[in-house]
Amino acid sequence: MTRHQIQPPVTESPAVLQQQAVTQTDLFEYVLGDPLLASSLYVNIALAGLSLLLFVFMTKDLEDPRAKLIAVSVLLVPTVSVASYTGLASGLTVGILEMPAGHAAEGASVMIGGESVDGVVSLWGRYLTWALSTPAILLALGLLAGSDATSIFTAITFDIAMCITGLAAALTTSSHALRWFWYFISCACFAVVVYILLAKWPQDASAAGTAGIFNTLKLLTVVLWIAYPIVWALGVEGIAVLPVGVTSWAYSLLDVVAKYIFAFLLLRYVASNERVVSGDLLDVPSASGTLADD
Ligand code: RET
Repeated sequence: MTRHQIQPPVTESPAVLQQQAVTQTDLFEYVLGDPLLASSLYVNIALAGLSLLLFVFMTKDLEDPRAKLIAVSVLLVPTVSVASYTGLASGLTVGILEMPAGHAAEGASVMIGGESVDGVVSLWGRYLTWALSTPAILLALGLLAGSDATSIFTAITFDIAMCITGLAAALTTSSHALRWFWYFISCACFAVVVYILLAKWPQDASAAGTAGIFNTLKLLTVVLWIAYPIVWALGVEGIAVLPVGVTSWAYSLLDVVAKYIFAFLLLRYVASNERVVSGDLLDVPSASGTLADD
């Protein structure tokens, strides 16, 4: 019987040893170790939780189906936020990405767990969770305006496409040009959403008698939402003039107004004007312009 020789372990080259795998724990600790970044996430988890409690309290007595659907849709926004920020704070939806040639952060490195790691920290989970929270915002706005199912569906699908292509722009590491191509596709989808918000829904809102509150919320939404792609372009995903912590605070502050202040204004209106927004779900005026008699 031949004796099997025990093979010596394969030794890794120094280059391989240099680039250690970054674990979720490393990312969790990295976030905690950066007070600016950590506060931008933990403050929002607390705010989203408090807003949720306040919003449940504000809407608990609603009875009309359409008013209730607006409320549920708005309640979804802080709910998704709690999950979104918890994902980021825990390191679950954070990654280290090595930017492609030509990118401003090409060759950058970051100190994680006392070691220098090639790449930049990307909080990509944000773009993923926006694909859930922003449709809820649009559904609430579309219902408030009394719009038809087709235009609500169009706004929501282009909005989801905007978020997913924005995520693709953030995660593409093979080509600098393709990162910006994804960004451009995302902006094109965003343009469809803005068009519906500015050109289509205001007319519907006038017909529904909700023009006053709709126009305030429309303006707030369009102005704030335009700031998101600007932050993306200036942040580490784009031309990298803003550090990760500052970028994260910029998004967090935008979120506070675009989500919680927006939701508060909308729910306050719905709670005291239930009869104005009342109706069946996605119930719209008939082609002759009159509402069904019921
Ligand atoms: C990205 C980058 C690619 C181009 C565009 C973007 C737009 C993002 C927007 C986000 C709005 C988020 C909100 C979140 C609330 O939960 C993805 C940044 C156009 C408009 C309101």
